[in-house]
Amino acid sequence: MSSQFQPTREDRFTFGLWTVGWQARDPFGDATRPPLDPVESVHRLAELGAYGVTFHDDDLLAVEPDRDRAIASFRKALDETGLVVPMATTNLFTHPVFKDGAFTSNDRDIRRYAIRKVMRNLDLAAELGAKTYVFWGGREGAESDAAKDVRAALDRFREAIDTLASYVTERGYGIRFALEPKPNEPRGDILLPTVGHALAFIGSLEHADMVGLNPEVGHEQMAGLNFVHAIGQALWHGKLFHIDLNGQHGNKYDQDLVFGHGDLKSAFFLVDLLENGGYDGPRHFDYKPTRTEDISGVWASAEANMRTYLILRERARAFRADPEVQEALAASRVDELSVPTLEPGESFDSLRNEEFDLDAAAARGYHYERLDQLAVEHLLGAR
Ligand code: GLT
Ligand code: MN
Ligand code: MN
Repeated sequence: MSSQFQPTREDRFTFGLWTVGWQARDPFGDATRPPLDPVESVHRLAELGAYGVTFHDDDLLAVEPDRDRAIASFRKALDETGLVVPMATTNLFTHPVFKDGAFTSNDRDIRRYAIRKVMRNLDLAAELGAKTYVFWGGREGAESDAAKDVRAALDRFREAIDTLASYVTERGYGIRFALEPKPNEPRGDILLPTVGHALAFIGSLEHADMVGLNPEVGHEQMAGLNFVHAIGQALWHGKLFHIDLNGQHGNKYDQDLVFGHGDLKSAFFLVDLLENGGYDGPRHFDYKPTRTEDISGVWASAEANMRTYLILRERARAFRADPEVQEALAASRVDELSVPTLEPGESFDSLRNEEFDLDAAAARGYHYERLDQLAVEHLLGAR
């Protein structure tokens, strides 16, 4: 394989321990792979060129049920490999106690337990140097509209996030929160289903400045939404704190494919945006090696995520550097959108009285088809 696409620590690729460690149990079938020791994952990912790993509290207990011993051996593996932990999260979805949600369960005792579980793992996240803490509310939702008072649920969701933000501030952990939207699965409908819903929710928080987003490629695409647009808007709000990269083929169950193995063209424009749009966080893969794979296929898939990202990065650079693309962008007047529509201090009268050739303006073409084809040809390596 060409060394041009060999990942290095500077690329800042990170993986959830739950990704390579997924045993491939699905609603219709048992696990097809044995449990994977997090210590082995850390070593293998380091060899492949990753920069860091991320985890849920429960992920560390995959093969060692004693929490303190599990943490000690995980720390040792981090020290030996130099891998870092930029992000951590809490499992608020596997245990049956969370069947009606965690922060928004109708059961108050369970809501209090959920907040305690997060506090405990925030202490560990801070000890390991994590700077981002992800909240994926997969069980925060309902199947019946009679069962959940959405306004009360959002009150409780806000209460939990604000309480935990105060906790982090009081302890001086310097951690920021990143909410991860998803429209459905495992709940019939999940609260904060899209990037847009989550942004509106963040605006209502007492500690809004500490809270941003961890959007996942497939979660927007499951709802038929444009992920590149979602990331554009998150960046525009200054809220892209973290990102989950993976692949998805349109509106169906959450596939969690390898990055680029779903909508490849969208992945190309996503890498272009991440590289040029001012995002400087880790490139985090949240995928599931398909159920057909044995352990060698797991490591091949881990490698594939990083390699595909690097190839797309090289393709995006070639696209931007191509003089014909620059000329096509100019012909499409892409830059003109950055020019404010009104002159500074312009009066309403000057705007209202401007001469305008309606027919000429309506007749002008935008030449987007040519631009799109140039992108496709760069993506295909034909240019
Ligand atoms: C779970 C989910 C992911 C989230 C993880 C973080 S948990 O695997 O499917 O999308 O990012 O909580
Ligand atoms: Mn997913
Ligand atoms: Mn995710």
